[in-house]
Amino acid sequence: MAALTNNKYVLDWIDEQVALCQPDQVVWIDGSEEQLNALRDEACSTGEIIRLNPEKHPGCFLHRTAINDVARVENRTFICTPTRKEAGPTNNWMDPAEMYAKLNKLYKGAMKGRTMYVIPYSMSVVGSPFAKYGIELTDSIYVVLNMVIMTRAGKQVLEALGDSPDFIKGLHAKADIDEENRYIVQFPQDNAICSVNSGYGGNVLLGKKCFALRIASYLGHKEGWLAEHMLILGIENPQGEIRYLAAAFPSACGKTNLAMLIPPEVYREKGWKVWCVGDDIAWIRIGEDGRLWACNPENGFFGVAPGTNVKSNPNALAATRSNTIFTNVVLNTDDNTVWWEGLDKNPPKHAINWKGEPWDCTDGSKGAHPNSRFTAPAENCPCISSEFNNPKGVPLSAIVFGGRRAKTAPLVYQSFDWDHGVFVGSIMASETTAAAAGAVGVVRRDPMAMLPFCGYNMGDYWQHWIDMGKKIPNKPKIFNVNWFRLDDEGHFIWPGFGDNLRVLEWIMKRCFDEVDAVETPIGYMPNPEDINIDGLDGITLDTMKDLLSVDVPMWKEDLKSIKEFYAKFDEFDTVPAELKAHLAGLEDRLNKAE
Ligand code: OXD
Ligand code: MN
Repeated sequence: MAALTNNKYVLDWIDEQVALCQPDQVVWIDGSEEQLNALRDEACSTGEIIRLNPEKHPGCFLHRTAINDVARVENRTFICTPTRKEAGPTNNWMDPAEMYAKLNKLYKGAMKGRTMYVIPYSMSVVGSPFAKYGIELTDSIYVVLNMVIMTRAGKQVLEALGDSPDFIKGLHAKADIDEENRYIVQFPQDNAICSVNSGYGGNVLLGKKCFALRIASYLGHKEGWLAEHMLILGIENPQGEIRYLAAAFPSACGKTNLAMLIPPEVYREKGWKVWCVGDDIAWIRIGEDGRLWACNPENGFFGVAPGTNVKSNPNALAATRSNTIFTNVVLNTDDNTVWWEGLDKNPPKHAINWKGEPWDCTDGSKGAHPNSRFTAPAENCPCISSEFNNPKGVPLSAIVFGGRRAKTAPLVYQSFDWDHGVFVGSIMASETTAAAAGAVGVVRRDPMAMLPFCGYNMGDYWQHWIDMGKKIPNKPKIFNVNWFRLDDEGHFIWPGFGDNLRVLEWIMKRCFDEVDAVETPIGYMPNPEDINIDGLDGITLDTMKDLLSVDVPMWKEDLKSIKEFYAKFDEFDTVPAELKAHLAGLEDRLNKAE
């Protein structure tokens, strides 16, 4: 097939990868429905995807990954910079030459008998000031079909790129889906990403975590902007004014649910609305007006299916109604629809589980994998913001950090100032989830929810945040939230979901000086009566006092783990002095509070 560009940098690079991987043919993805339909038909004929009920789920498909390949593999993810210091103590590192040699062996001939697809794609609206372009080479139709949902993909990207060498090179080969030889590798200095032996989204949709977070965070450091693991949402108040915030939570902690939340009835009646700009990634720049402006570089949602239902997230469910790819969920063989745990209380009687086996819903096993996913077009979402495609992005009033903590972290607190907010982000911790391979439910420090996604030394990343603060005339305020505090019986105290708007309302009021706060050792906290609990069953002022308490002995315990975490950076001495000073300040205030 004829190349879709004359760009010599693109063509030379593809020639090299073709010589290495030796595909039978090369197919350029132009983005046309005609071409995509032919690929869908081909993938259906080989069983790679299954077409779902065209009445109930028009344009939707199911895919199952290999059983050993269901989540991101952080222990096999590398940042290959010339020195280990540049990657820092929280990333796996290998010398680039050594890694290229290892990868080249795995890629050699890996596409024999297969087709190499060339996917030109843009992160952000093509031609916008935020836009960055990438080309992913892959031997997977599943990847092609996901990438055209998750990004703006097709020949318009090559036209926008023109003759420029400024594109991110991504090479993905399924090879043998061999766990022992699975590698997800970023070479920030080379603008290059290599992924081999996986077919799971987070490892192979290279525009997402690999480019829009790992490579982009590195570029943001160089170029003076931020690439963050954050949702972006707009809150419209009854006066019709929309205020925006960006919020970072670790994987599978409810970013998609928060980004699409439906206000509680007492809010809806008054005219409150929430608009989703993004559910996973924010690229943030200083605007001409001195505020921070954020855009979502993606074009779709790669959301966690289990737990998504008409109550928890009706907007996400609506988004998956058409033109969506489901991965590792249950197939209902009676009507060719899909199901997952937490969708409803009626698991299908005749079904095939995520492993492709007949499934009896009464046998106690899970039908869908806990990290099963939907890939849905953003335009399908009923609450998608009218600014979603605005090339300027949206102005941020607040930045919110949050983790999944059974204890310690209160429902919400505000940092004293920007630098203290960076400190608050740096000490974020959360219980691990199924989004990454490994133990679930273990508390780990996950600064800014970027632990698996920061493409350079995390200490330098914190310094970049501090330095950015000095350049932003009109800084957003920084907050921390925790929806997941448990009572002594192990139940969530706060109802979460739509009711989180009650907390976001307080946050926005703080940003516009519309409410007071109490100064505590950890930051500013709401007067318990300032969070609106009108219409909330079972939540009293006393519950609010409990949720908003600072447990000093527990915070002192936490200090130990924060210090241990910071100590990892001693070897390179990259923890900013500002953060060390804030750690000492916190310790001092906690000591005085006892
Ligand atoms: C995701 C993740 O898929 O964070 O967004 O794992
Ligand atoms: Mn994520």
